[in-house]
Amino acid sequence: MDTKKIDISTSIKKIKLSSCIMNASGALCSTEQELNKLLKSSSGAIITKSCTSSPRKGNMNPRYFFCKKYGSINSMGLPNLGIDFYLDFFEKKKTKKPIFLSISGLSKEENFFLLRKANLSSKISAVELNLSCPNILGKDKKNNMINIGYDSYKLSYFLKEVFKLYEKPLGLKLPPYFNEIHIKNIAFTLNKYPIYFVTCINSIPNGIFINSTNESVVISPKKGFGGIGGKMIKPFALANIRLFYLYLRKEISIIGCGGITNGKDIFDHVLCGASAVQVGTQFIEEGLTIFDRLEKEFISILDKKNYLSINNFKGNLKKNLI
Ligand code: RRO
Repeated sequence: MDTKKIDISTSIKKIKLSSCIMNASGALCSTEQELNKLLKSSSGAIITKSCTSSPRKGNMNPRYFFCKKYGSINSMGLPNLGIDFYLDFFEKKKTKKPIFLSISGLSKEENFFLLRKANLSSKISAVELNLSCPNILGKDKKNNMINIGYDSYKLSYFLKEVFKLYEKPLGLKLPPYFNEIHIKNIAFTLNKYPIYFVTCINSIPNGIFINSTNESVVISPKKGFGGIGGKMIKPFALANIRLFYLYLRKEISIIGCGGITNGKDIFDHVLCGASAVQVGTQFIEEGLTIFDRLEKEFISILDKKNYLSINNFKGNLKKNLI
């Protein structure tokens, strides 16, 4: 009998995950009930919905739509229960799973406030600072975070301030980039700071899905425009992971996010350079059992390829040799 043990654990610097598969921020991780279920699941870690300093209701409904062939569109508008709820929730829990707190202040000042609070919690393994929410209305004058993920000069100045007041592990949720030079410039900036990880990618902003029968858009906020996730965005996620893997310091880990529906998708993300993966759209559609299914499918691929751990192939994407 074959006794080889395939290990899909991973680490994000000093943070150890028993499985490299976890939920994406925003996917079934907003409420007490959802977080309790995630705690019991086989995900390797938990990340919360991006939070703000006070609870938010978010945009009007319908604000999420799923299509099996392509993926999802959303314009949730950052609905969340406020940072105190998420910190209090984990304060009461005993778990070995790493806990990632996603924060998404609408202004720099709000992010500093959130980071100061997160700094005080002993239960949070890391903060994932969301620099890429696609669905907040730009007309809010206090919002000086708009496009910061696309501006390496503003980003550098912001991170300098962040690291003056925040000492714990920090990762950044990045928007998708569509040019190599853009990623090179952002990576050059990030390499100057003690960042633990980047998560690539947030949903692709400003898409529309159309219902041709009704001749209408499918979600209500922002005239039907929203962030695109799921199957359709996998090639963009892979390209972003790959280029950040090539340009970032090796000490900065990459968490892949975008278009994961099966074990092969996880394999592809890791091959491009991801140390862990997050599942959003497909988790929303399939629910908690997805973590067991993906784990099984991923292990079966590693078994066939004779890999015993993700470190055997992480980042080893080859040139086309034909
Ligand atoms: O809540 C949202 O509308 C949202 C957020 Br904060 C985000 O980061 N990404 C996304 O697709 N939706």
